[in-house]
Amino acid sequence: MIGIVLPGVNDDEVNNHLNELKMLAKTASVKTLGMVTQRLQKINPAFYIGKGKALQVIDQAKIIGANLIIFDDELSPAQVKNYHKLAKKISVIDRSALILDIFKMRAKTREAKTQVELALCQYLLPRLAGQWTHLERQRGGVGTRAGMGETQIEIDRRLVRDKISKLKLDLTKIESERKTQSQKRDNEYRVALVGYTNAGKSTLFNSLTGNKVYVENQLFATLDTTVRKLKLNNKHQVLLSDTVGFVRKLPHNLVASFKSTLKEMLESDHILIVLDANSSIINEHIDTIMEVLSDLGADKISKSFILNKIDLVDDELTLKNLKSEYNEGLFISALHHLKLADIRDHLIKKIESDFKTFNVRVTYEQGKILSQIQCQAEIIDTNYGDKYIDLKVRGREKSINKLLT
Ligand SMILES: Nc1nc2c(ncn2[C@@H]2O[C@H](COP(=O)(O)OP(=O)(O)OP(=O)(O)O)[C@@H](O)[C@H]2O)c(=O)[nH]1
Ligand SMILES: [Mg+2]
Repeated sequence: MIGIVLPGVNDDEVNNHLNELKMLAKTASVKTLGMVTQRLQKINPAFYIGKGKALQVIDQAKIIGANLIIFDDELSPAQVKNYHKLAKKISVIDRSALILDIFKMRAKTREAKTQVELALCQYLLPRLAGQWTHLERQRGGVGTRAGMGETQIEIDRRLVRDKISKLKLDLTKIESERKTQSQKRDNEYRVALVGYTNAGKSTLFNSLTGNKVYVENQLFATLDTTVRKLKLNNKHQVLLSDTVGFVRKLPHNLVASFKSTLKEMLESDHILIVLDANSSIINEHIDTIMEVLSDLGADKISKSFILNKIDLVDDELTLKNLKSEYNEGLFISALHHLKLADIRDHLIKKIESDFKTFNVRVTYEQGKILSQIQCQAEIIDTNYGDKYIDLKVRGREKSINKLLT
């Protein structure tokens, strides 16, 4: 595995990133044999690192018996192509390719499979062209049939493009099914658990709802969205969702193709950002999360921080510092069910802060609406007139408007 230390970045950061890359590799069943870092003033367009260093790394890889070299940074199609020539039997890939591979392994549902396949094709398309341009030049050089490479590139590109169109079409269909489900949930208060992979979102989801979604000490255990009703007290309930986690440098087209999975999150009324309090790079995790959220268009949704795995923070000073840094955060342990009531209380406050008081007039024939209002809001005052019933109610604007239209 190769990490690059550019000016302004410190060694610790790069080591943290490489350790995460190691976890990613492990998730993809790849055993890590060694890590190399290089200080660079700037990126070499041909090999990312210097050519001398590249040759040295390939030699070292051969000696220790590695058959794969993984860069923590994204390689351009040209760089991948150059390594293909230089490293021969040893494959050279980047973090994006590794993440795509893991997603492909993990995808279970039809939706996740289609989304990953789409992201893979999009990742492949420019790289495919690079490979063939190179072959074409080689063939031209030794005087084989001119234009053959060109034809082949066109065929391959067309195949991949056709596949991309088909996958997009499939996704549109899956999305429209999801839309119908989602409209049914329109008058409920929706809360989404969002966060870095392995932060404990699914564990928290299970602890709160008594559900059993898949939990594992591995990256990207969850690749789809699960929604469950969560009763907060006898007056309030929310729909809670658990979804796919984020990671540093999540390939852009992967985020884009997972948009329909993340739709539940985008339509939520509130986002709970779950953080691993025991990580030494929480701030970096927050940056990644915020970047992806803003990429997806979730800037306007209200958010709060949950600092999970507090049972693992055994140093008093660290805990004190965390509490002062995230003074509005909720400190919990999802695994040990510590302070989960704080989350419930927090959500109740959130819901009630969205409440407004309305004057509503219904006719005596609209008895059904009356009972529905009773279910969803608090009736403060009732006045029975000759023709109408005038009510003063307190509740969510969205739900009440929906009932009256
Ligand atoms: N010690 C401790 N471990 C926890 C806590 N919450 C979760 N874990 C562990 O952290 C690991 C990851 O938990 P998950 O719930 O799968 O994490 P996730 O955020 O859903 O991860 P992805 O689905 O991969 O994005 C598991 O091994 C959990 O047992 C906690 O409060 N304390
Ligand atoms: Mg999960």
